[in-house]
Amino acid sequence: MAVATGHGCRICGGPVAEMLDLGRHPLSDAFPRPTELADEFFYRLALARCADCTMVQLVEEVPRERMFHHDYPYRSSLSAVMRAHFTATGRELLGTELTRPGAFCVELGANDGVMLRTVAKAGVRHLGFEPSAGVAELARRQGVRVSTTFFEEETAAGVLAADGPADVIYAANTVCHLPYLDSVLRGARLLLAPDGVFVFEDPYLGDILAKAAFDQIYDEHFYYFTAHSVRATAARFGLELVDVRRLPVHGGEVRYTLAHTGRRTPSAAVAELLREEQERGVTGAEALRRFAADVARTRQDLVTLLRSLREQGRTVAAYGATAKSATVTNYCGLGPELVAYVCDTTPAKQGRLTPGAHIPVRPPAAFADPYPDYALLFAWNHADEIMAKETGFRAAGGRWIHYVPTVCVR
Ligand code: DWN
Ligand code: SAH
Ligand code: ZN
Repeated sequence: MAVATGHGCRICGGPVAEMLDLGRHPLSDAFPRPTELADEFFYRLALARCADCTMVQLVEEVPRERMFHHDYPYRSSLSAVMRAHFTATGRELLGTELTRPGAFCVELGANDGVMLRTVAKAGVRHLGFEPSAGVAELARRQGVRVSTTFFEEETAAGVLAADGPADVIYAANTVCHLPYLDSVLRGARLLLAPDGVFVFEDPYLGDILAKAAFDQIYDEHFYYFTAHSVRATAARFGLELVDVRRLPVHGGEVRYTLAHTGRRTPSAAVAELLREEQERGVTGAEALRRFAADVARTRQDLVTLLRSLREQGRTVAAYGATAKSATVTNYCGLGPELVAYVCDTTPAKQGRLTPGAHIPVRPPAAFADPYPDYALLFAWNHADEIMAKETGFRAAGGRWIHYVPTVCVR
């Protein structure tokens, strides 16, 4: 049942109704050593919807320095599919918005340089913002120019003074991470050249609801965008939604393009997605109520399956120690007794325990040594890439457990 939280919308101050409470959760990207379990930070993971601007947002905000710091473990370049996606993105920006001599590209959430290295190699002026200093250092080694400050209005003013206006501000999987979006949009408006564009891509609420992908909900994902909510938000800050494009990555995203109001004619795709959202009821409260019921069913089915496998004496491991999986393990109460370990390529996660659930993280080489009977696919958004390299698992009789869109064994 929707309960008023007493807090207003982070975007417009309008009334928000709480739609889903997933309980107490640890930081999704904080992988403790066995000696650090007493220091874990927990917060309440709950989703609310604004009745006025329709923006779906978290009820509680985790202070940004707790999430994004020197030891932030996520490295964008560890997926071959994502490397190809961002190389293509860099090339596309170079060929469209960055063609004028002296063009300038700013990226928020540059991470290990996965996108900007293409821009840097082309000799085009750029600046990446990446407050997580460990991954920022990896970007520098790729020849990318990086600032380790958090992008917001004040830092945007600093860039404008030092480097001049930006032709492109780009961000992937970052804008939805910024509760202080008002400050970010004031900064973007200030920094953008008169004909510049602010291009950002994030998980799409329409896909999250359609797939019951409740694991997209965690501390770092503060906002859950639609064309409706992005258009309404942009308009409050003198910006206009002029293009949208659906992307297949990370389980379904939308790339939004904003421009200064009145400078570009919105594409037909904008009207089309707005119409589709209306028809499917994606922006309404009812869709979130249905989603809440789907999520409860998935938990029930997954826990029932894992308990029955344990009773049959089958071994179960997991694949991909994703930030998303912190929501799955902690909401469903999965610990090492149900999922023995999780394999992951990220050096900074290996040898640690998963947040809250304390499942040991092992390198991928451990997966075949020996194979478990079942593998729970936490990195379901990278299924094609993982299936292609782990063909030996099924050949040896192993079975994958999926939980998006519903629980199934294949
Ligand atoms: O939004 C965010 C996205 C972009 O990245 C951040 N807030 C945090 C992070 O979320 P995530 O951890 O859920 O992202 P991924 O890309 O689903 O994580 C995949 C995990 O699986 C990584 O830890 C790497 C690992 N992996 C692996 O072990 N073998 C990935 C691939 C492709 C593999 O083959
Ligand atoms: N763009 C990459 C990384 C996404 S993870 C990709 O799509 O794979 C989100 C990143 O945003 C993290 O690396 C985090 O450190 C960074 N970040 C968080 N707050 C930020 C801010 N205010 N400005 C710029 N980057 C920020
Ligand atoms: Zn609002």
